[in-house]
Amino acid sequence: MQLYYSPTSPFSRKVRVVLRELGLEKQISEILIDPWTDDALRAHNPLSKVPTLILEDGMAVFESAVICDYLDQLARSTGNAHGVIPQEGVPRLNALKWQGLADGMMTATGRLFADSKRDESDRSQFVMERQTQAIQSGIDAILDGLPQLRTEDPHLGTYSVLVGLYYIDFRWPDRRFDIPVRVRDWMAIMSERESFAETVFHLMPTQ
Ligand SMILES: N[C@@H](CCC(=O)N[C@@H](CS)C(=O)NCC(=O)O)C(=O)O
Repeated sequence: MQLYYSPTSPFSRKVRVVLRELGLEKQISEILIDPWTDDALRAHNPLSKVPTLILEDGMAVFESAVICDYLDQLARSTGNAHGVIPQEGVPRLNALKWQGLADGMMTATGRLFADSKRDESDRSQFVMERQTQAIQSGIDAILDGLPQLRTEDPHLGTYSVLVGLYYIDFRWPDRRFDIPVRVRDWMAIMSERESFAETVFHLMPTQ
């Protein structure tokens, strides 16, 4: 299998973390591309977005949540009974809910960053304020929800939230968003995992 990814993409990082946590890294070759310029990607994924996973039979799977679900099932079918998505009930809903929050924060962060690079005449203050509010309110919700994101029992939601928080730091190294100390301590513990060390955000080689 092949995974198209970009090193600046939080959705890609989420999938790259999950595949390592599931022990699938030997079965998937990771291919670094720029989704904005890589024409081949569109042949697989009409949206031309990363991450995109190409299965052995050539089928393309896209949307990071769908890819994570596929990888979780694959790992379970080949002997990893634990997986990263609990199979039923409140634990499952909890993991998917946190993934949803983190994905929304990643989208807001990406949009706000892109807007901040535009000419002033080309941006909407209203939209930028809304993205800022989504990011800061998301951080507040994470602080309140830390008991559901226990470092000893991480799940897809835990990994997604961690990637989302580091994406904020990657885009604004000046730390303009207020991430409380308790959340920072949690990030520090979680980021000791190999899956995080191996997938650190960085600019494209040409950037
Ligand atoms: N909802 C999608 C979001 C994927 C996404 O927005 N990827 C961005 C990079 S972070 C991308 O490929 N952008 C290129 C484009 O929009 O053309 C997912 O979860 O995979």
